[in-house]
Amino acid sequence: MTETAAKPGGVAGSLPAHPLTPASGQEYLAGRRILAEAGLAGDTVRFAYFGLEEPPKDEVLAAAGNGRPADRRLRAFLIDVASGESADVVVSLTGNRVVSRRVLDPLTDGRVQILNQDFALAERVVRADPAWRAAMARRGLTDVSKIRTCPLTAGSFGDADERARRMMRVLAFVQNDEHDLAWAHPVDGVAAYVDLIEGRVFKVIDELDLPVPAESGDYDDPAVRGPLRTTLRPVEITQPDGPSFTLDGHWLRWQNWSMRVGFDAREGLTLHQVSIGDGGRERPVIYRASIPEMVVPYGDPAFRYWQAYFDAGEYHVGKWVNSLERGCDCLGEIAYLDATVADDLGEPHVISNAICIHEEDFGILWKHTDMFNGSAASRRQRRLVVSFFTTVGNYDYGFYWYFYLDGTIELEVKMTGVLFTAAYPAGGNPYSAEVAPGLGAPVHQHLFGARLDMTVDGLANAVEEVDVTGVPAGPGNPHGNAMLQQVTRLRHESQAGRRVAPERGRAWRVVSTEQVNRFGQPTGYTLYPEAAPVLLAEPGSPLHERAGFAANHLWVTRYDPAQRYPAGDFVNQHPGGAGLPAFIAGDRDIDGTDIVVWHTFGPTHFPRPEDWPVMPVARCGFALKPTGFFGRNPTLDVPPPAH
Ligand SMILES: [Cu+2]
Repeated sequence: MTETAAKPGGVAGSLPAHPLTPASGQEYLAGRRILAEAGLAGDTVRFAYFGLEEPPKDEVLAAAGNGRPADRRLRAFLIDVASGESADVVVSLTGNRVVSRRVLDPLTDGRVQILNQDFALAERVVRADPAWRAAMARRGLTDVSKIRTCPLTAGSFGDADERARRMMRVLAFVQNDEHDLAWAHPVDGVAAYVDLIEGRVFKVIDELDLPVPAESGDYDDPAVRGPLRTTLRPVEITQPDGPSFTLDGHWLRWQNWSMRVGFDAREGLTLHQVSIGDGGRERPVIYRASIPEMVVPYGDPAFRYWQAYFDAGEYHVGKWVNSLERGCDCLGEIAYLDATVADDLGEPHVISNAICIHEEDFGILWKHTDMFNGSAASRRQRRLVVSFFTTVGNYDYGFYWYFYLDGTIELEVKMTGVLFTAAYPAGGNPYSAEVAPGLGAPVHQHLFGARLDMTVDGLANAVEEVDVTGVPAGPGNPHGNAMLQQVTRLRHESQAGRRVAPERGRAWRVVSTEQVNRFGQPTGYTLYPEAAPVLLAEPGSPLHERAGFAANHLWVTRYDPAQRYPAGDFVNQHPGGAGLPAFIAGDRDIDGTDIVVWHTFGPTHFPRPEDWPVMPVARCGFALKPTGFFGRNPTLDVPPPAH
């Protein structure tokens, strides 16, 4: 078969206008057909992942953003649920062929992500298991129809009996009626371990015997929430002339910004070729930005020591994206993009209104009343918002990218939803907080991993660590008031695993090694992190081995198209060591080359009573600010407000 031998039903004749346009439903069907014809998508085969295999960066850049893709490819993670055999497969839609296929060795590669059907399978086999039913009956829980099971990823703890299995660990909650909030009623101390290939429970842990907390957490129930307040008057945002952005397919432009919007079942929203227009020049800033990993490890060493979810790597945040058709959370003139994701069978599903695009007034941009010339000037800031919301189990996460008039980029994650709960013992528990009578919420971390493929004024970039410090009094500083920046160039990958230092105002500046501003200084963008702990699990512990990316706030690697995920490609039951710690093993030179900046951020969450029964949004993120990228404030041309 040749590269051009597209069969009827192929998509060679309907290539998208840009190589980074997300895969369409028609393309997923074509990819599935190629896999079926190659004998790789039989009745027992499921798709753990199916998505666009983006072309190499040099190819995309050579097309200057206007060329059609030379080759359109999809990547699939396939699992035969009869045998457990899994493979990483790439198909060419243009060439109508399987390009590559690698069968995974679960003992070294890890396992493919959780399937939709795994949740139903786990609930079915757990509810039917005699040992688990006996454990429930000992607690007086004999009506198993009122028990909801919560299957969770297993992690990897070196246990021989577990390493050989594709498995989940299943906790239980009581749901008293259809509307009840099950998270309020954890059945503590019992976990069923399910082999997903054998389709059975192979072990039941029954360690603690704590009462099931009784207080209702049904926040929709008037008996719980009380009458709704009537004192909030409407706030309405109107944009009589429409929004200031334009959306042409997936190409988004607003003020001087230009970018392509993508979506992936694993990562969710992806942004590509972010650039800013400046005096007629289109200046690149980021080639690709996404949050391709997040881990939520829990800190209770009791029988649920294994609780740690990699929401992107194990569950796929993009697959669980909310359709904002059912109510958008933004005000003003909104534009939406749909997302197409494949199900377990590789069948495409369109999630309408998955990505929300709008603009917001953001208060004062700049302002001054001058004591000498008497002028009083003020300008309003505005930002473009590109966002999506996803629900992964008990938690809901909103990912909001902001682009400002002054060249600032921010990523904000909004964390909400329901705490993961346990019973709270009468004698207390240092690893948990009581949030309702007898109900505990174990301490945990939300650690996100951003991948920022930076192209500040081109491909040749470098990273400098910038600290501020006072200077000891002495010659040249007799009064001890001096302070300055300490700038350290990060020259090799092994040198670039860094942590925040709030007492030094530490930030990381990504500079061009080819372009300079009007002062002859390299143009740059600075990453401003938030102060929060890195991964708190003990170095060398099983979790630390799997979540090594979260041990530093910053990593810098030389661009490699195969290095996409901070914790590696196959996080589920991975034995450890994959992802960023492996990426830097070669200690490549990162000074003046094509680099990727990786940033770990997010809070350590010791829950408050106020976080129960549904959590007010908590926020975390980072900012990227132009630093000598422009020669002066780039917003002097923003007109004063009309009124
Ligand atoms: Cu939390």
